[in-house]
Amino acid sequence: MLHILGAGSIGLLWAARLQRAGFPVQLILRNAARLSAWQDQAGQLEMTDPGQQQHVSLTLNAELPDSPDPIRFLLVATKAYAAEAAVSSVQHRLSTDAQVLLLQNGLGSQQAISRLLPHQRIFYASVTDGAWRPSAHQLIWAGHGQTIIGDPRQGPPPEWLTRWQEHGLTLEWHADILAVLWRKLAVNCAINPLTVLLDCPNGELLQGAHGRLEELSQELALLLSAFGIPLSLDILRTQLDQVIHQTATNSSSMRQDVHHGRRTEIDFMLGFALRSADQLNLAVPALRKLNAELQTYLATHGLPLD
Ligand code: NAD
Ligand code: KPL
Repeated sequence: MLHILGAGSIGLLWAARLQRAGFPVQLILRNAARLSAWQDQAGQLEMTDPGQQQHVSLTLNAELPDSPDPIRFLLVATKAYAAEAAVSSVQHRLSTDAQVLLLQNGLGSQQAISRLLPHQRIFYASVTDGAWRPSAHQLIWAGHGQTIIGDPRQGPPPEWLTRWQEHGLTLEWHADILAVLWRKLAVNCAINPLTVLLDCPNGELLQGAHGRLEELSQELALLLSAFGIPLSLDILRTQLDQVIHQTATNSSSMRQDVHHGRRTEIDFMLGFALRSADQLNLAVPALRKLNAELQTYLATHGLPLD
């Protein structure tokens, strides 16, 4: 049985993909109110994949964190800021040989969970799918992305990876998942806050914020190389241009959060980058200024600052 903690967009997407591939899944919902709302709809999920012109209807079982069954495989699909508390709520159910797969964006929450669970094997993933929910029981798989999985302790790929791939899930293994996540974090640190401050889709940054992207890239390339992550300034600039072009009409995840009055994952992007720079006494004035501007923006709009 695969337990999925967090039944939001990404949790439901994984639950649907795994169950349709033949693997039994069990959602873990936060509280009794959510469980009862889920059960009132008989656990029904309507998933639409507009790109493939596919619509599927499936039933997903759900339970609470204090359900008695042991957990041998846990997939964590909450936002980064909720992940540690969510894992703590089921920690007592994890078997000592349990495996845990973390799907959070940014960095920082993964390391906190690795510290919380020193005995279990923990995998980190980088996910670039796009999914959203018009309602609690409807899911739109708006964009098929890339999922890269790895072991931060650089152990071998687990046996379930091949089984999942053989059953049609498109997943890649990477021997250095921290480098993958750092590189994604660099892209997110440059793009996401600027799209909030300028309130624009990603594509407008190339005209509206070219100079700032340049100075942020220089500091981010320095920061990554200080942490031993290979990423030259040229490659980072090329990657940023590619992402901005490929996602030109997209609203970044942070801008979407702000538009919906939701807490952002800023503390696991810019916050993590700044704390990392502090550890090495590295001067990153452009990143610091961006963070200060974003904090002011969030405070003015009545949104949580971290
Ligand atoms: P979401 O807000 O839709 O879902 C998170 C779910 O976790 C919510 O249903 C929430 O109720 C639940 N949750 C929170 N605390 C919990 C707890 N203690 N116990 C049980 N459930 C709890 O968020 P999402 O969009 O699915 O994003 C999840 C992660 O995936 C984020 O880090 C996000 O950045 C990343 N991500 C999302 C997308 C996307 O398109 N949605 C794409 C790539 C990466
Ligand atoms: O990952 C993203 C996000 O919005 O969080 C990018 C790559 C910026 C695409 O919108």
